Amino acid sequence: MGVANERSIAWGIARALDREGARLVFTIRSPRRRKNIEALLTGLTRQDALVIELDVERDEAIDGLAAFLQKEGVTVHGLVHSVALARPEELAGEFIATGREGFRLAHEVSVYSLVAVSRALRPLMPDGGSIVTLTYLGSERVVPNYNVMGVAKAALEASVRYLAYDLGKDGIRVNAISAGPIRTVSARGVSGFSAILKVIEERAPLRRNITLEDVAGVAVFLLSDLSRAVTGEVIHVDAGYHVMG
Ligand code: N5H
Repeated sequence: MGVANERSIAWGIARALDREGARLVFTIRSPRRRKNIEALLTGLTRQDALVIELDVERDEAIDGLAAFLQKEGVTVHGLVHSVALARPEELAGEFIATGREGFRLAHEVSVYSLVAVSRALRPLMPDGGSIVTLTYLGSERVVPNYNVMGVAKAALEASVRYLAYDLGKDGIRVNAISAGPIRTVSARGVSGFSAILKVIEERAPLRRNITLEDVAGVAVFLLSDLSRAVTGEVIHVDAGYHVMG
């Protein structure tokens, strides 16, 4: 979930999973995106990917996704949740100005979607599985302008822990990757993004920014059996930036 274009974190993960031989199912928010994603898919090794419309704000769409996969006889082994949304006006200025509707939208699309989709896919994961979502340091620290998304990411990380508890008895693990800043559509239009990247390059222990491949490597680890005893965890893939005071 969450491939918008070739720079999307979800796409970096998809490419890595394809290399490992996984069969992939992509969800798109609206039919307008189908052409874009189908063009990307031609670059994959496996040509049996499915593309399904899923507007996470609609319960019927989430139920529809599960019903469709059931009908196709698909067994799910992993889920990558890489979607978030906030109104642009809430991602600048003071957090205290966040409106009721902006607060609801950010939490519904960025947090509740993980809960709802995990619940819908649970019956399709009879062999157990691994669920991975994407978060950002703004959940733990105040990062100016991240605002309501920081609060939503904190709720997302807490949801990871509660989901890990619920789904652990079914052999389903739930973890988050806290990725350092990457230039994606999500970061588009963020004023001062280059300055943020420059600070990471200077201050992070590894003195560099991170790439889609850096995130994808950890995602493959979390989706694989190598991480079989890891659940409820938030792994930072940020060149170590989060350890700095
Ligand atoms: C501190 C920062 C920079 C300031 C905050 C950026 C927050 C970005 C996250 C949200 C999810 C982006 C967002 O909702 C953008 C929308 O308002 C408008 N864009 C869209 O609707 C486009 C068309 C679609 C494709 O985007 C989405 N999301 O559907 C944080 C940065 C240093 C790190 C960062 C960029 C974090 C993050 O959460 O993405």
